[in-house]
Amino acid sequence: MTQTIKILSLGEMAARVDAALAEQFQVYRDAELGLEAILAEHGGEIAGIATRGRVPTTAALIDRLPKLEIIANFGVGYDSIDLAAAIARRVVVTNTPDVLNDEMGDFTIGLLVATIRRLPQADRFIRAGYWAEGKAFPLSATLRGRSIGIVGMGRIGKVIARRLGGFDLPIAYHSRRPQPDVAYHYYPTLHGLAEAVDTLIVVLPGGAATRNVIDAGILKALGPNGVLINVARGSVVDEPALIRALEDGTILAAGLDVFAREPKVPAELLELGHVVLLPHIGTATHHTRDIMGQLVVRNVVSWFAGDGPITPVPEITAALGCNLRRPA
Ligand code: 8YV
Repeated sequence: MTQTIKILSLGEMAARVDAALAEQFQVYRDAELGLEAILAEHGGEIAGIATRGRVPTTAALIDRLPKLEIIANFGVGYDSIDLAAAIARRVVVTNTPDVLNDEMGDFTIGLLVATIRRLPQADRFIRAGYWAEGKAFPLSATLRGRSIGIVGMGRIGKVIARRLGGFDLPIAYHSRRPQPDVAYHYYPTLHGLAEAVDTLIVVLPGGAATRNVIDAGILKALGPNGVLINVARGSVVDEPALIRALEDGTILAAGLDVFAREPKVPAELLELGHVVLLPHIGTATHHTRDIMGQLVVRNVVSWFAGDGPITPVPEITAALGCNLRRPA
C-alpha cells in the first residue's frame, strides 16, 4: 500500500497500533507533534484518524480534514466522535466491538465484589498496619440476598449477566427494548428497575441520549442498601447527585471505573470510604488491548485496500449503507 496515505493518530494511541499503521501509512501522532502543527502542515492530506477517544473528534476537526475518509476508534464506545459530522461528510467510523466483551465481563464482576466486600479498603487496612496492631477489619455488606439490575443489555451486558448467573442471584435489566435472546426480567423504565433491585450495574453507551440518566431520583429508588457499579461512561451518571447520595446514605456504596471529567476525579469521592475508584481500566490488559489494537489496524488497512470497513458502527451502516467501499 502506498506510503503517501496520511493518518492522524489521536490521543496517545497504543504504541503498537501506531507502529503497525506506520508499516503501511504515514502516521502523525498528536501526542508527539501537537495537533495544531499536524493540521497546519498536513490537514489537507490526512485521510484517516486512529483515535482512542481521549481527544474528541469534533465537527470542527472533521471540517479541517477535507480528505478524511475513516475514523477508527480504539474502543467499543465512540461517544467522543461527532457522528453527525462524520455522516454528513460520508466519513466511515469504526469501533472495536466484541473483542473486549469477556474482559469487561470479568472486570465488572471483580469491581462488584470488590465494592460490596470492600476489598481495596481491606488491602489498605493491612498496609496501614492496623491488622498487625490487632485490629479487625469491619464486617462488610454482602452479595447474598441481593438482586441485580443491569442497565443496558447489549453485548457486554449479556456477558456480565452470564457470569452473574453463577452467583445465584435474581437478575433483571432495563434497555431501550426487551432483548429476545435473554430470559431475565425486563423493566421498560430505568426507574422501575432501580426500585426493584438493590444493585445497579451500568453498561450504557455514552452520549447525549444517556447523559445523567442515573440521577438523584434513580439513586433514591435504588435505596439505602443500594450499590452502583459504573463501567460504562462517567457521563451517564449525574456525578454531583451520586456524591450527595453517597454522603447522606441515600445509597450504600459505589464502584466506579469511569468519571465525568477523566482523568479528574471529584475530591469528594476521594474522601469517601465506601467507594472503589478505578482509572478507566476495564479493558486494560495486554491481551485485550492487543486485540482491540489489531482490530483498529485491520479496519484502516481494509478500508484503504478497498475492501470496506471490518466493524463500522451501526449508525454509519444505517446512514451510508452496509456495502461501504472506498471510492475508486
Ligand atoms: C477505552 C473503552 O477505549 O472500549 C471502550 O469504550 O472505554 C475503553 O476500552 C480505552 O480506554 C482506550 O483508551
